[in-house]
Amino acid sequence: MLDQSPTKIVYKVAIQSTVGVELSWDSFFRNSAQGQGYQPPPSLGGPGKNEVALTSLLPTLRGGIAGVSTLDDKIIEDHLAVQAIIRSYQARGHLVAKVDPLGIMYQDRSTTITERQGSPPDEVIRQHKLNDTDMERVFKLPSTTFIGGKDSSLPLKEILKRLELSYCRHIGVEFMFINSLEQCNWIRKKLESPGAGQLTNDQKRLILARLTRAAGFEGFLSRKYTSEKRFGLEGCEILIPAMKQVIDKSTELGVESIIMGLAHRGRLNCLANVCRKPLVQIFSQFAGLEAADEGSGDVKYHLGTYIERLNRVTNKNIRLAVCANPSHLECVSSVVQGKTRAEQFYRGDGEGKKENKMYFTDSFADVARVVNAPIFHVNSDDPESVIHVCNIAAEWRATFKKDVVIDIVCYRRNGHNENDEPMFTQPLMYTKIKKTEPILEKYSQQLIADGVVTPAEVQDVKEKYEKICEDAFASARKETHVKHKDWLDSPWSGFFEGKDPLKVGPTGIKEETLVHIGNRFSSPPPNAAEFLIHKGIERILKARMDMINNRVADWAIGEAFAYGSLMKEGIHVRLSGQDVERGTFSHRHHVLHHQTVDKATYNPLCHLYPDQAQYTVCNSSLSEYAVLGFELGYSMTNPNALVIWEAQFGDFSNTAQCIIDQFISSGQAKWVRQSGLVLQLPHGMEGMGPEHSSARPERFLQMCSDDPDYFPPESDDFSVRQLHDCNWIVANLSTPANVFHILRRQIALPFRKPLILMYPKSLLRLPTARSSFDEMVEGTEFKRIIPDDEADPAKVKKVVFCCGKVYYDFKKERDAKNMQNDVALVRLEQSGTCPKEVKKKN
Ligand SMILES: Cc1ncc(C[n+]2csc(CCOP(=O)(O)OP(=O)(O)O)c2C)c(N)n1
Repeated sequence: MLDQSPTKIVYKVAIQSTVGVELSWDSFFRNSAQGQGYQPPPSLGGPGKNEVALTSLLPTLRGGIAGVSTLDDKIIEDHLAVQAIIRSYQARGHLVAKVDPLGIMYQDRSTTITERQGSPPDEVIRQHKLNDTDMERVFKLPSTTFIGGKDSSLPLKEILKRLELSYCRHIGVEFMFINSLEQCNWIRKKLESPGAGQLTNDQKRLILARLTRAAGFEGFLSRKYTSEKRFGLEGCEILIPAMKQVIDKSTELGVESIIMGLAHRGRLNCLANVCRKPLVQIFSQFAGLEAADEGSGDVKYHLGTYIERLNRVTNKNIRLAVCANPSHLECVSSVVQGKTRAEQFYRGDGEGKKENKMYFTDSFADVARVVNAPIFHVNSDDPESVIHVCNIAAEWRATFKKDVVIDIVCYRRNGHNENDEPMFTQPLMYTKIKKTEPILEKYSQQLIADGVVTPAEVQDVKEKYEKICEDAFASARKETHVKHKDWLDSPWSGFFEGKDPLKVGPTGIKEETLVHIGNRFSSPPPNAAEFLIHKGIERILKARMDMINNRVADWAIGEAFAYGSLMKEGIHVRLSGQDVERGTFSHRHHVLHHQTVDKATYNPLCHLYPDQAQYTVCNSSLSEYAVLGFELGYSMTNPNALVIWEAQFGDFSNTAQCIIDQFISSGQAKWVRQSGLVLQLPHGMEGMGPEHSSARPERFLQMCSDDPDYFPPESDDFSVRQLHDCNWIVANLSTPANVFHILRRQIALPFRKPLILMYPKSLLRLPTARSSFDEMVEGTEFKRIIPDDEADPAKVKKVVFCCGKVYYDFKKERDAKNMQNDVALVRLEQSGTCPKEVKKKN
């Protein structure tokens, strides 16, 4: 038996032989044996002054080898082998863990070392083998394992057994790629400590009760609605207790709000049993009732929900939201991210302590490896292991504020949907599934056998839930209508209350506000003497200041006026997209960079007023799909914010097409969910190649509304009603004043509507494309049409309707030809909703 610490072992061998011992240790031991302190080892790079070449010492040192006993060598080697074995289990144990409930993936594998008859699997231990004869030998445990609990040494047989139980049973964890030793040790401790994951009888009963609800819900639906698609959870019923456990644990650790993105599978079950959405509302969706409110609705397994309730386990309040999502799997993930980020922002929760997000679908593991997040694969047929992993995951989030993935390996008892026949394509798997006992039955029997519950209790819990379902079913039959609003994932409490639904607030502002914002926006940082800005920026600021002094604004100033005045009114403004801080066309420059101090920046729009709302401007990554989804999610959280996403060039929006089609254009119609998100899409033929010339306004116009000929009834509210009734507003503007008004109008509207703004390029610098302060002061408003002031209506022969920058091209040409009296140029600043109105007025 050997009970020395590793330092002692090295020491022992070091004084006997220097061969194989690192030179600094050799020097340390040699000198300390002689009562001296540490001295540096001889240099390997050739002898220095007063040094003897290392090679010349070797014959003398070798002399010591004669005394090395072979036993000591073996002890050291064996200990190193044990250490390597432990590490192998931690790094590769998951490769053989029995996480597949059907056992198809690992048919040739058994679960424990006993079943493996003592031989550790080759996939795990690749080289450091010990013999059967070593099994009873006791080994000192390294500090990188916690399997010993209070014991610092264990027999090899026991070491292997405990490693198998920790890493190769029903939990397979991938975590050794994480860079932090602290985080690796944290996970090792959670999994390896003797008794880890053991649950009390009460906890086991809670799992059973939750499993009963999960299974009971699907069973009930399958009996009542035999031919309906519901994308049931059968085969993964444990998802419900798992989600509830994550929520319980997270609430206990301080989380107040959880936002979920779910695919179709098990969604209804989650709404019913995790969010506790009233069953009557869920069952009513099966009845195909007419809606009592606006919107087209969507299939039931796409709908979202929002619920605020007391968590009975933790006695704390919790807000749960499931985001509505389209069929397009996973695209809701970025929306959930953005919505969560916004919640964190408004709650001042920079570290994500109070918010949590959960996604449920496949293919997350690879992403997790990239972001250094641990991945827990767990067998869905072992409820207690699943719950153990859920606890670890929730604690991990609370401790390190980092992502974590739980991969519940399960099966699907029915086909893709309940009407599909899976035997067509997966005969062997489904033969096996048919023979596999449902988890509820298995776990009930297990708990009965262990004396945790009685058969009568099991039956009682089942019957009670059945009764709840039956009662709700009876109530649902009495319903005559469904309400789409019951399925909103982001209710804006208070926003609509007491508002005239068709009254737009003023968008013009006081001249002194324009001047104040203009001055700040045109000034260098207050400590300009120390904060060295680029000469080019100095010139830009000076030019801006000249414009302010002349009471005119270019595009960048018009925008800044909108942002600044909204922030003054308490509206948070957020702008994101590639290079938006300076602007793709280098015209915006919201973030000024110190020319000699790295990362020192100054953003004038953040320093307009001491009590202004916050301004966020951030250059984004190059995934339009993800970023646009994120900004949409952000915009859903609070209607009192102007959230803008700007594409580098308008055509780049096509990589985010799914977010545009499935969420932005159709979101309100399907899910009664409003968003005031602004998309700024650079548009115009200006020498950047054919693709970057067009932001494809025709596509956006096509998706404005389902009936292009629909025209609201004549009334004073006509123009607001048009905006209210369309899917989004499309505009191609020609003046800074109009961009100022349209951005402010996003907030002044009594509802929220996405705005698709064709963004100019050459107009950003065109001296004639400037607006006077007179067009932005109080009493002014957005101009949907800008008539031609110069042309005389009595003489005009031709009226040209145009929009955007071509107005300036036409005007230049017309004026050069002196045709002001022949041709009138009318600008349609807001398209889509406009032409009929123009026709009427003319
Ligand atoms: C982006 C996208 N591509 C294709 C589909 C079509 N589709 C619907 S469900 C599904 C399979 C999903 O598999 P999984 O997440 O494992 O869940 P399962 O339905 O098998 O339980 C596919 C490909 C989709 N919904 N979304």
